[in-house]
Amino acid sequence: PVLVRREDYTAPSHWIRSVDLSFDLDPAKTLVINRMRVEPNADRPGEPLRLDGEAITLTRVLVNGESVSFRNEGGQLVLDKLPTEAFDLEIRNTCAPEKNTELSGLYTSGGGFFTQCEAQGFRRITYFLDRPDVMAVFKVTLKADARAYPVLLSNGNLIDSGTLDKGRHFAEWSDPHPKPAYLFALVAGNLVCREQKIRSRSGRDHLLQVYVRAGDLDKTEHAMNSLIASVAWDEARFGLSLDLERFMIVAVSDFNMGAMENKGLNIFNTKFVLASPATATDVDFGNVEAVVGHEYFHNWTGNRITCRDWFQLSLKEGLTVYRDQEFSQDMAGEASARAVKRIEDVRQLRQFQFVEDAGPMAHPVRPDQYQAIDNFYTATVYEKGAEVVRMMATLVGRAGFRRGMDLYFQRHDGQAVTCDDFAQAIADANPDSALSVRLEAFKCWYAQAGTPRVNASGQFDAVAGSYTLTLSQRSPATPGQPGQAGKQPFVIPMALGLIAADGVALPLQLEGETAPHGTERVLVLEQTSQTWVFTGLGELTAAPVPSLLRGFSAPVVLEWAASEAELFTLLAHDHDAFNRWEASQKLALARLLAAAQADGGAAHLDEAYLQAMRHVLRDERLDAAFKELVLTLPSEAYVAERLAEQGVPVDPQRIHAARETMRLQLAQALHDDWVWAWETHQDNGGYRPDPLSSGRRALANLALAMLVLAATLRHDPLWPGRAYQRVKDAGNMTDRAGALAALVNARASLAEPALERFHAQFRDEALVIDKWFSLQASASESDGMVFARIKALAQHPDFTLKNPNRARSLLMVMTQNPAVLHRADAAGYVFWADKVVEIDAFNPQLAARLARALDRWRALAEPYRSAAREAISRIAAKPELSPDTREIVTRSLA
Ligand code: B3K
Ligand code: ZN
Repeated sequence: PVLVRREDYTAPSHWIRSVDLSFDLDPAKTLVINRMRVEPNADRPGEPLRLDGEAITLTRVLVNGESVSFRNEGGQLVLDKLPTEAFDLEIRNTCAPEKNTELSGLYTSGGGFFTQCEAQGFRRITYFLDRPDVMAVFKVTLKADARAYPVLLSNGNLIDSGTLDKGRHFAEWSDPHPKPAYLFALVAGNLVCREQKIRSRSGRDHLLQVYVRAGDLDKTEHAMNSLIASVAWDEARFGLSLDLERFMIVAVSDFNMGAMENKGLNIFNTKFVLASPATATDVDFGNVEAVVGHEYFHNWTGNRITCRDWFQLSLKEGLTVYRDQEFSQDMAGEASARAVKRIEDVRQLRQFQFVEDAGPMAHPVRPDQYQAIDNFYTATVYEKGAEVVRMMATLVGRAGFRRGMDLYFQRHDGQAVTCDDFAQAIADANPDSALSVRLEAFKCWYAQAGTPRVNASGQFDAVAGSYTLTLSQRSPATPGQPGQAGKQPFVIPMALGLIAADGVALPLQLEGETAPHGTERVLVLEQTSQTWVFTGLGELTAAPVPSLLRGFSAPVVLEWAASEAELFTLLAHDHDAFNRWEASQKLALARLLAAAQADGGAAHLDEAYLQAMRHVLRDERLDAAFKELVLTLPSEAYVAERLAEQGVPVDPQRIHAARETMRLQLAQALHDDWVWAWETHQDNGGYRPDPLSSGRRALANLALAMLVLAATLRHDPLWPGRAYQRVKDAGNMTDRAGALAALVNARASLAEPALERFHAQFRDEALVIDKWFSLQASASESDGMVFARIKALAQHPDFTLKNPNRARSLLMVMTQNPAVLHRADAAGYVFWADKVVEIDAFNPQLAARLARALDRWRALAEPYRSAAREAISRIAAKPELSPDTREIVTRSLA
C-alpha cells in the first residue's frame, strides 16, 4: 500500500486547460474519446506526463494528431519526450459501466448511467491528471440509445442535441467554469424532472431542475423548495449568487454516500431528494433540506474555490458543513428552534467525531497522510472541521466573518488553495480580532488530532464579591501524535455566563474593567491554564453557578465537577438553551454511569431527578422539540466513551441494561405526564415539516414509546393497541414509523402484525423498506432476539448488499446498536466480519466504512475486547483485501 504524505505535495508537471470528451454510452462497453489541451508547467520543465487510469482499457494515444510511444508504470500512463509548448493530447479508451460495482467512475443503476468522480473516480473513466489542482474547461458529447436513455446530462449548458442513426441520439454540453475532474458528471437515463424558473436578487434568470424516475415526481417538491431557499440564502447571507443558467439535481438509488456537488449537476442519493409526507419522516425532510443546501453551497465553497490537494479536504467540507448548519438554523427561524438544531448537531459530533478522535483512526482536520483518500471523508474532516470554522466566526464576530469570506473570494476565486489560505483571509479581514492576534496558535485545530479536555473550577469569595474561574487544558495522545508535552495548547473560545441561585443572569465584569460587559461573553483560553476574576458580585449571598461552553463554543470535553444542585439550577434557569439541555444530560449521565458500574447494573432514579424531568415536560414555556431532547437519555455509545475516558473497561451489555432500566423507570414514574404529553401533542390539520409541528410529533412519539413500554410490561393492551391503530391509520410517516418503533422496541405482541402490515403497504417504496429494515436492526436488544432477527433479515428476499442504502439499513444500523454487536459469544463480530469481507470484494468504499465498527475495541472489557480483536484480525488475514479496508483494519490493530 502506498502512503501519500501532505508534505510531499508538488505542483503538477503539466496543466490541462481544456477537455473535449465524447461518450458512446453502452452498459457493456462505453467508448470514451478524450481530447485535451495540455500545457507544460513552466516551473517543472522536461518532466514526463503521468496520467492516472484505473480499470479502463486504452485503445490509442495521439499527440498533436500523431501516434507516440508510451509506457505503463504503477498503473499510470507515462508519456516522455513531449513537446515543450502546449499540445493536443487525444486518448481513446473503453470502460464497462455495468461491471462497475464500486460505484466510483461511470456506472449503471436502475437502467441509467451515472458518475461519481470524487475523490478519484475520473481516472476510472479516462486517463487524466486526476488531482484537484488541475482545472480544465469541459465540453462533453453524449451519444446513446434514444429510447433507453432519453435524457442526456452533463455539467454546464446544453449547446446542441439531435438524432443519430440506429435509434441513437446525442447531446452536447459545455461548462464555462474551469474545474477539477472530480467535479465532472454525466447522467443518461429515462428520467423526468420538476423544474422551476427563478430570478435571483442580482436579476439573473436561472432554470432549476430535479430529475428522478417517473414514479417519484410527487416526492420532489421539498427538494425543489430547499434548492430555491438555498439560492436565496447564499445571496442574502454571503452575497454569493448562482453562476449558472441551469442547475440540476439528479436522484440515483445506488450511491455510496449522500450526494455530490458536481458543477451544475449535483447527483444525489434518492434518500436525500425524495420526500413526501407518506414516505418520509420529519428527520428525512430536515436531511433533504440540509443536503440540498450543502451541495448547493459547495458551488462557491468547493467548486469556485477548490482544494489544492486532498489533505485540504476540510477547506471545502468543514466550511460547507458550517454553512449548511447555519442555513438549517436560519430556516428553523426562532431562537429556540435554532438551539434545537445546534443540540442535534452537537449530539452527532459527540457520538461520531469524539469517538473517532479517541480511536485508531484519529487524525487532524487536515490529515498528514493517507493510503485511501476515501477513508478520510470523516466526521473529523466534516463535523470537527465545521466547528473550527464556527470558532473562527465566534472569534471575529458575525460581520467580521462575512468580511473574511468576502476577502477569501476576492483573493482565491478560481483557484485551488489550502486551509491556511482560508484562515489567513478570515484573519486578514479582521486585523484586530481575537483570531488575528493568535492565528498561528489557532491553526493547531487543523494540525493536532484528539479532543482537548478543558478543566474548569470556580471559587466564590463572598466578602470580596468576586468569582475566580480557572480553566486549564490538556490534549490526549493520538496515533502519530504524543499527548500533553507533544501538543501545543489550543485556542479555545469559551462562551459563558454566571447565574445566581435564583436564576438571574449576572452582569460580567472582569477585574480591571470599569463596567460590566453584558451577561454573556467569550473568554479565550490559549495557555495550559488561565484564571479570570469576575467582580462586582457583592450582593450575592450564595455562589453563582457558571454556565460554561455555551452553545458548545468549542469542540472539547468540558470537565467541570458540577454539583447536583448546580445542574438543577442550570436546567431550570440557564438562558442558554444548549446548556439547559447539557445539564439534563449530565444529570442523566451521572445516573447511567453509576448504574452501569453498580453490581446488577440497575439504575434507581431519585425523586429529585424525576421531578426535574416532570417539570421540563410540563413547562409551558418550552418547545416540544426541546423537551424531547431533554427527556431522551444519552446514547449507549456516548456513555461508553465517558467510561472509556475514565479508564473503565466498557461493557456494552451493562450499559444497555442500565439505560433500559432507566428508560423504564422514566416511563413508569412519569406515566401520567406521558399520557398528558401524548394527548396534548396530537396534530390537527395537514402535515407540515416545520420545527414547531415536527417537535410536537417528536414529543408525542417519545410519549407513545414510553407508554407502550410500560404497558407491555404490565400486559395492558391499551397503549400497544393505540400504537397499532396508529401504524394503520397515521397520516404521515413520522407518526407511522414512530408507532411501529414503539411496538418493536417494547417487544409488544402487536409488533409482528404491525411490521407485516407496514411492509405490505410499502413494498414498492425502496426508501421505506430501508426504514423497515433499520427499524428492526436498531431495536432494543433483549435475549439476543434482535440479533437473531437481523441474521434472518439478511436472508430476506428484499435484502441485498449491492444497494448501499439497503446494506447500510441493516448492517451499519446493527453496528450502531451496541448490545447487538457486542455479544459474549462473539457472534455479532463474526457476522460483521463476514459481511465486511463479502462487501469488500465488490464495493471497497462501503466495506471500509462498515469496517470501522470496532474501531474502539481497545476500550472494551473482556471477553469483548479479545473477541473483537480476533474478528478484526480475521478480516486483516484476507490477502485480497482492498486498499481501503486494508488501511482501516491495519490502523485498528496497530
Ligand atoms: N463531496 C462529496 C463527498 C464525496 C465522497 C467521496 N468518497 C459530498 C459532499 O461532501 O458534499
Ligand atoms: Zn460536502
